[in-house]
Amino acid sequence: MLNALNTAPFRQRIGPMTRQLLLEPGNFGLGKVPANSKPVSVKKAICGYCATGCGLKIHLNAEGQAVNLTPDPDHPVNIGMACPKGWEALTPLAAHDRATHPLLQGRPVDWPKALEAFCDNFKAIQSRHGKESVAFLSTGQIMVEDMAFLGSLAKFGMGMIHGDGNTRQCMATSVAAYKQSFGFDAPPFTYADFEESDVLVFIGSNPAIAHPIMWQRVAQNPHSPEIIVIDPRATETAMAATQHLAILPKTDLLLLYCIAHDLICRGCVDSAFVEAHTTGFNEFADFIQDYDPRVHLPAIGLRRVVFDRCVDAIARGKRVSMWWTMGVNQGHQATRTAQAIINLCLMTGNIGRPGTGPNSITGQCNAMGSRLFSNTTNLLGGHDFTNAAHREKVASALDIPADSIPSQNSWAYDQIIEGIHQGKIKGLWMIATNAAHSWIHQDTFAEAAKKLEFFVVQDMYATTETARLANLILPAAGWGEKEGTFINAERRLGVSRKVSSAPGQALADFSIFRLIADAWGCGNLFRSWTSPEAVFRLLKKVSAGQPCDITGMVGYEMLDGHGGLQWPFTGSDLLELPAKSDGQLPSRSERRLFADGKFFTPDQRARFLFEPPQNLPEAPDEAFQFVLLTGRGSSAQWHTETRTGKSAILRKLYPDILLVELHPEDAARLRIADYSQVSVETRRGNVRARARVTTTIQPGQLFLPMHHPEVNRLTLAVFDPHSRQPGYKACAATIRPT
Ligand SMILES: Nc1nc2c(c(=O)[nH]1)N[C@H]1C(S)=C(S)[C@@H](COP(=O)(O)OP(=O)(O)OC[C@H]3O[C@@H](n4cnc5c(=O)[nH]c(N)nc54)[C@H](O)[C@@H]3O)O[C@H]1N2
Ligand SMILES: Nc1nc2c(c(=O)[nH]1)N[C@H]1C(S)=C(S)[C@@H](COP(=O)(O)OP(=O)(O)OC[C@H]3O[C@@H](n4cnc5c(=O)[nH]c(N)nc54)[C@H](O)[C@@H]3O)O[C@H]1N2
Ligand code: SF4
Ligand SMILES: [Mo]
Repeated sequence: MLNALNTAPFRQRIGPMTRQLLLEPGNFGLGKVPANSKPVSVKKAICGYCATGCGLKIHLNAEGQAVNLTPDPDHPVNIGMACPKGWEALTPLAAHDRATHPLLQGRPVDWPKALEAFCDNFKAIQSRHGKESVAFLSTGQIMVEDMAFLGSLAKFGMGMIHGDGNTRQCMATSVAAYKQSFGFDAPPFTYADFEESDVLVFIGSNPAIAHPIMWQRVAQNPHSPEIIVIDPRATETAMAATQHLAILPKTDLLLLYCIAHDLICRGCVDSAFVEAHTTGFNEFADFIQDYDPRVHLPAIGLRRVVFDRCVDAIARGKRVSMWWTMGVNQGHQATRTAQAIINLCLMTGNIGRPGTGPNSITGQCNAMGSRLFSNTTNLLGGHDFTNAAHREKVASALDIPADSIPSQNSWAYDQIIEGIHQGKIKGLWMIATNAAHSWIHQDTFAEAAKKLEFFVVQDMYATTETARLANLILPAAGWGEKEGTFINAERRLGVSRKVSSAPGQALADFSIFRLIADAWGCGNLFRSWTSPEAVFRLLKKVSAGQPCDITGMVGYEMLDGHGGLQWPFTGSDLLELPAKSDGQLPSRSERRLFADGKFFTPDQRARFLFEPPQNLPEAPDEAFQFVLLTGRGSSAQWHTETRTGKSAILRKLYPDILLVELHPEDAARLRIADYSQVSVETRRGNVRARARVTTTIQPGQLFLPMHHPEVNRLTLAVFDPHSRQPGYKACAATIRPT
């Protein structure tokens, strides 16, 4: 390997900085790890799974290699707690199927050869079919600095136009909803709100499973809060709540309008707030006249007493917070549903105060970083590709020519895949996402992948469903093997450190981007992008004056010292920051947005936005009588299980067979016994499973966990028109014994 790096042609293509980076001990496993497991020091890291962003203390041996970990008691987010995935975070790093060499058409090659194949193939495609014929799809799970490098390299260096992330599958709805309503993608809350509310409403959200440590924060609420869960299923969260509204799938919009109707009738509108800080309330109130609960409750599937109890609690509440996740974001009218939640908070003045807010809970560890700094749906730092002044500003902060920044927006994820089908996209680079498992109606992705002329997958593992379709696999270091920042769900930037060497020739994503920049011939554009922290400093400059301004964050050490810091954080915030030596948890610096009632729209007012509810795109019928729901199965499983599936401990915490939840009435009617073999079928395909006969699911509905590789063969490719987020949560299905 080292010889290959020192060949003359390769030396010409890479700069001295890159060469040094490739030769650094510890990369390529040059720093061999002795079997010394005695911990002698500690480094801190932010967990690399969910967006809670728990702080972990990694215990290192004398060689600086991770031996084990404990949750950080001083971290303001988790205060010494972690869920099973966090405790087991180091295990997947040692998995036998780690990608340890670049693989070209299945054969191990060295990095110079891999880089040559990458550049030659993508350049050839671009010269034949235009620059925009190569695209990238990335993630919410690599560092902020990695994402910024990737998005900038692809768009400013390689001339790509189209690039999106798996955050489209996840957070696009929240982004669209906040942008339209508040003028910027700005989740307003801080985790202290979990503890300060007297009424918490969870809509399409199952934090007991998906965000267990956020749920612990709810459990610490000292105000005996009313906890209301709106979910078709009796989830673990619903069972622990004080109220469960088991609505019919995708009737949230109708329900939220009925709640607004009732609150207006009861005179619960905070007129002073509405008049001073919003626009569109009168039109909204007119619109809402049509949503009398007496008319609509049957369609929602709720009894009047259940509905009334919920509205009573919201009307009585002094500090009402509303939290939503994928049950809302993944739907055919997702953006308007999120905005129906926002509308409720605006009209009752439940925003900007402790314990309030229309709060979207983020999914992946760095989904917020992807939303702001990935250069996909918006230009770095929440800027606009189509705005010349924004392009000038970003170009000057990065010291690059403004005309290297594209002036047009990217296609969304589904449009990129459609573009492949239509022959407009011929080359694809996929980083840290496993679309062949997770994409809606996944067969469309697998078919598209076959049409590509060159497909590159950059992943920790060579065995993922997607990697198996690739022409070239670039072996990536994982969480713990590299350094950079994550932004969690409450807008907190925290540093994650390198605590372990990547195996074989695997490299940090950042280093891979560095190599590609040089090999492609655009390394000079990125000459100051020498380390993650150097990029962090550039991003600070880019963020200046934006709602997500982070100019006051000095550097990584400062973030470490305060348990991370929330955006916005300017120079004046820096002056007000309490010293970390005051003996208290650093959480004293917690802050929420909109305390002054000023929003990021041109007139500083929030908007009421609404649209009539529409029927399910694929309603149950004679042939497919059920609504199929999908989502997270257990707190020990992560998505496509490339990581969590490698832990023997985590595997013990969930069933080793695919279980489909089915109501006892349906089971009796169809003569399906508990744990018997069944086939679940939709118009797109069928999947074998065992029946789990349970009352947690309603009659006429089925639930499958998304972690099983075949579940997305069944889902229906529908998209919210505003966010283009896929509606994974509802399609028509049938079930029969086999
Ligand atoms: N253990 C674990 N934790 C995770 C993840 C993981 O894979 N495993 N993934 C992370 C990521 S990226 C994300 S995005 C989050 C997701 O976190 P959540 O959104 O909380 O998880 P889901 O199970 O996808 O969906 C939540 C609920 O939506 C309900 N639902 C389905 N249809 C509807 C509907 O029409 N209306 C309403 N109101 N509810 C509906 C489902 O029954 C489900 O209980 O979790 C994060 N945390
Ligand atoms: N049916 C159904 N489908 C769904 C959902 C649902 O609710 N129902 N939810 C959707 C949602 S919200 C999400 S977020 C998506 C998630 O879908 P994916 O993003 O496809 O799922 P992951 O398994 O997290 O894939 C991450 C990939 O990155 C790799 N990886 C991990 N760390 C690194 C790293 O540091 N560098 C590199 N290069 N690679 C790395 C992992 O090995 C893995 O292959 O699934 C979506 N799909
Ligand atoms: S709750 Fe999320 S961030 Fe915390 S340990 Fe579990 S997976 Fe990691
Ligand atoms: Mo997600």
